[in-house]
Amino acid sequence: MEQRLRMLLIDNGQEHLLKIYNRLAPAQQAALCEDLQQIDVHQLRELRALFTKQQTEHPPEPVFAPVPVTRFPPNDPERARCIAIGEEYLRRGRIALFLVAGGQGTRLGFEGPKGCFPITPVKGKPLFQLFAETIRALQHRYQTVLPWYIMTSRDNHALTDAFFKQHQYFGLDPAQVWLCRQQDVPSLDLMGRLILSPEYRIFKNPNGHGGSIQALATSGALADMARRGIDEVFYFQVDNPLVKIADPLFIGVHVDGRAQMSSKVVTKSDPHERVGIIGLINGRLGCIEYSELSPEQAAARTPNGELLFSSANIAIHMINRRFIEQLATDPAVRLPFHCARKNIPALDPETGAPQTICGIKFEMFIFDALGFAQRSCTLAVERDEEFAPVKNRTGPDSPETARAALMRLHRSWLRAAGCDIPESVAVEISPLFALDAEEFSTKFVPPAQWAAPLYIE
Ligand code: UD2
Repeated sequence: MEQRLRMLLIDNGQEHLLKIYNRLAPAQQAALCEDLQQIDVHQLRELRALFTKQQTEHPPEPVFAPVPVTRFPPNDPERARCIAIGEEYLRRGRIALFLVAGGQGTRLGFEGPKGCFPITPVKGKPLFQLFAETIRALQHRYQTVLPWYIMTSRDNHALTDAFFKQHQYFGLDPAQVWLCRQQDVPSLDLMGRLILSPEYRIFKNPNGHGGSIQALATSGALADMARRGIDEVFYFQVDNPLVKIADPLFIGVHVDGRAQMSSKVVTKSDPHERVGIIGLINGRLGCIEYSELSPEQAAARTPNGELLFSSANIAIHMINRRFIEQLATDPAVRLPFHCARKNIPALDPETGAPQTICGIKFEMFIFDALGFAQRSCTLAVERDEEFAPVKNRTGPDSPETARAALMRLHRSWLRAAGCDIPESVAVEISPLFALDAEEFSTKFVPPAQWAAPLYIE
């Protein structure tokens, strides 16, 4: 091993890798050296320091507090005013879309990028297709172009790219779809050491959805946004087929509030639902993870009987482009890493035997940027219309519950247009036909006869 790498290991408490290196075959040694060359020493030191701090320091319990939310009754003139602002931004081409799709989707148990998962109830369209068709419909409605940036990760970048190419970008212009790959970050064992994977590589994991700031900057996506005259970015997650992409109301509320970053929330369904809460953490805006609230805090109610911590984070944000630039360049507003204990497949550094160890994975979270925003709006929306995540293979937040939610929504549009479809019949309305109930009722003519399942395009 070259002297520089040897010193890097010795200076940073990683001698165990030297020991094992001497026992490896030349090809394995080469693989390990290749990874070591890429280690960012400053980052490694930072992660080790963070890990040590977590082990040794025990800060006082954080103080949590709820934040006020904006909620509009349907006929509120303020609502119409904000929608008009958002629509103007859309027409003038000032909005970009940003999808985070770098996650590993382990809980869903689906091989491949989650965006390729067939989700719609009748046609089985994949999530990426559903989003792409929605974007086409929005572009048609507002006579605009919505550049679409998608964050991928090491494990799904090539597959995502191939999927879009194979399907001709689902009718979008390839020049408007920009894939940017997030970075990986090394995990550590419980002694603060780098972990050797069974493939003789340094074990790394994607750096979390907060890695999107860096990914947007280093891929050139941020510069591309500036070149296109984008002011505001609509951020969403790959796992929510009900997301109202580029919702003009949300854009309008955010712009009107001169916010740097805003969030959509829904009312938490029960005290123990496993979602983060948008709230104050020691006085700073952020996302309180469900595991951080005590059972008493989770169940606490206001005098009028509502849950005190009820603003469930559905991970839909508006983020000002210049704010993203600031997050990417100004060290004073850099997103922090969080540590999580996870089981990791590894090689024993003494014997080289494969084993599963408990290690520390490091991730950044986009919602930490809320704490750096000078202004932020929190918009409460209806869960039934906007949130049905696909997280688990079965049970809550599964493909089954998401499809049921899509059908419930589309059945309600049909009902409003005078067509009552029995619960037993599967229904699906293409975004290319209508994006919402209003558009649907202006276009839809109930057919004299229809066949089940019902697909409307
Ligand atoms: C997230 C939020 C939770 C709640 C919920 C709503 C966190 C820690 N928790 O829970 O508070 O809002 O969503 O659905 O965020 N991703 C990447 N790269 C990564 C990791 C994730 O692109 O390195 C993407 C992933 O593809 C997905 C999204 O980020 O689109 C959320 O990831 P997750 O499934 O890890 O988040 P989850 O379900 O723990």
